[in-house]
Amino acid sequence: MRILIIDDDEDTSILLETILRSEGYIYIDTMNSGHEALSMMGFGDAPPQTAQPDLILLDVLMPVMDGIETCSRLKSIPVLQDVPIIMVTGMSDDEVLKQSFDAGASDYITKPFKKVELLVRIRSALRLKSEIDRRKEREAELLRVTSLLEDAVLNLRQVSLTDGLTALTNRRGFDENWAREFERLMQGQADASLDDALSLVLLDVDQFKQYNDIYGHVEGDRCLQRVAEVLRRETKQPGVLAARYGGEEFVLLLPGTTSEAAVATAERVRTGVEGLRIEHSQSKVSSFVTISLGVVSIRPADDTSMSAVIAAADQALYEAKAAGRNRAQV
Ligand code: GH3
Ligand code: MG
Ligand code: MG
Ligand code: MG
Repeated sequence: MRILIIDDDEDTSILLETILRSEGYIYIDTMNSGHEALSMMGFGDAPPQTAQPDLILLDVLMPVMDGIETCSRLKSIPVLQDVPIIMVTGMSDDEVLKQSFDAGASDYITKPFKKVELLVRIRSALRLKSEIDRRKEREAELLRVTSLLEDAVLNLRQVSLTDGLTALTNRRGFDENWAREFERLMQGQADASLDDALSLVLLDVDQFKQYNDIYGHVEGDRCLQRVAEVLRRETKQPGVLAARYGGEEFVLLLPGTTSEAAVATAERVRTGVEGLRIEHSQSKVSSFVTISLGVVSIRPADDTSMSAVIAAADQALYEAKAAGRNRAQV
């Protein structure tokens, strides 16, 4: 451990250093004034110029800046807050003793000192310092582990709410959002800047079983990824959620969106998928992959339930299918 001696008297410094070296302490710095110590330790905005000590032996009587003032200034440097300071002085009056402790010193020894007393006090101060260091390390380690765990939990949550194939929010994530938005709307907590309405769009790839049969499952997956891409692109408005509802079905949650606006969004998504021009030779609808959409909108005054809204979207989707597919139905 590193010991710093601050004393204006060279003989005392040499004596202290000699005793310490004879006891096996090898990292010893000596400075001959409070000013030197402060500037080397990085007082104020100055960067530290030397290694941080684990213990400071500080003379009380020094010209310009005495040990008491030096002590309180050293203690104001954050990295030295835990570094014990032992005052070493020839003055044995009570006032100096009191001032030393008030200034932050942790021990006090009078000159001429007994070598053995000096050494036990030093050993005890250093033991305390290493206990503090160990505790701080443990705290820092705990903090590191805690933040790693928090990150891991966040990541896990993210993974648990994300669909692996399309990277859209999955069914579980949708259910959470849907419940929250439904509650907000029904309890009149919806964002006042938005329209007092909420829309859902349920969409399903047309003739997708045939698509898989002809082009294979891998191409089928690829097709779903490209549909998801269109959903992502067309639903960039804040608050809008595009999710994979399951299989080849997707869902859009549009808070603050009236029926007309939701139909417009549904139409954009529909033409967007058609515009991908993914070949589908066996589709009865088109020579390209298409989707059908069911749109449902609710207002706070509606006496409805979450499942009734989903059922209504399902019904609208069914009607879009029945009416020939590749269309949005309210
Ligand atoms: P419709 O126009 O009436 O919707 O006809 P459809 O063939 O699309 O309807 P159906 O429900 O019979 O077929 C859905 C198909 O979607 C069957 C299933 O194999 C396929 N599918 C569901 N999930 C996935 C997936 O993750 N990857 C692939 N490749 N296919 C999937
Ligand atoms: Mg002195
Ligand atoms: Mg389906
Ligand atoms: Mg389908």
